[in-house]
Amino acid sequence: MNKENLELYFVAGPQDFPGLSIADAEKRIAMIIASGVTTYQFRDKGTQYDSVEQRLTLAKRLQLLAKRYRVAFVVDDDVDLALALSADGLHVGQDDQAVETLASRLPANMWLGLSASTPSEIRAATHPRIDYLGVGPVLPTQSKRDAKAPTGTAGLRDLYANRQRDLPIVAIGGITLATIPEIKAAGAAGVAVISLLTQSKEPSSTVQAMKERWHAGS
Ligand code: TZP
Ligand code: MG
Repeated sequence: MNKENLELYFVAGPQDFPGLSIADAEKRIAMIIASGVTTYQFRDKGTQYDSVEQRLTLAKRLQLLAKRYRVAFVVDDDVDLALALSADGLHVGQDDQAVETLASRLPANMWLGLSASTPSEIRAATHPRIDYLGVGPVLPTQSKRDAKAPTGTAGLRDLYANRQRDLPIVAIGGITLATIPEIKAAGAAGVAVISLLTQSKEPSSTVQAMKERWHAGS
């Protein structure tokens, strides 16, 4: 994994397009993947699929598209899906399978991302198999019902300082175009967003603007 892969990290599943069919949500996700993000995370929470195959087909089609646009494809939570698709990465939370267990299941080249939102979780993230940390919510978010209290950018700085290894941090939660520079300045290797892109009327301009904000002053 290159650190650059984490810069513009798009997270979404059909649940992030309320009222749209799975097919229409796929089109919207596809358009965003094709717009210049660097990583796409397939995060599927409680979608009502017609069949198991429908979910697998959706994931496969998005992975294929991601490959075409050289966007890394990461699966959230679902180890079996990540393995079945030979995804570029797997992302897990604190309550998912333990990193120690995953370490023996994942191929060496599959990235492993771990969510962490408190100093103690950051300090505990020492396992050599972890490739990056997802940290947040940094700012208030509408996209995750059970999200913890936001850390703020000052909190992000503090979490960054608590790392035990030189692990890249991807910040998530309520990130807007305006807040990208301060999040980068707090040490983040990238910004992960849902609503900034899923709710954008013109996602490709928004991705472009994210890129400009990210690279401004660097
Ligand atoms: N984890 C922490 S906050 C969050 C997740 C998945 C949601 C981020 O969504 P948004 O719309 O970018 O605030
Ligand atoms: Mg999870």
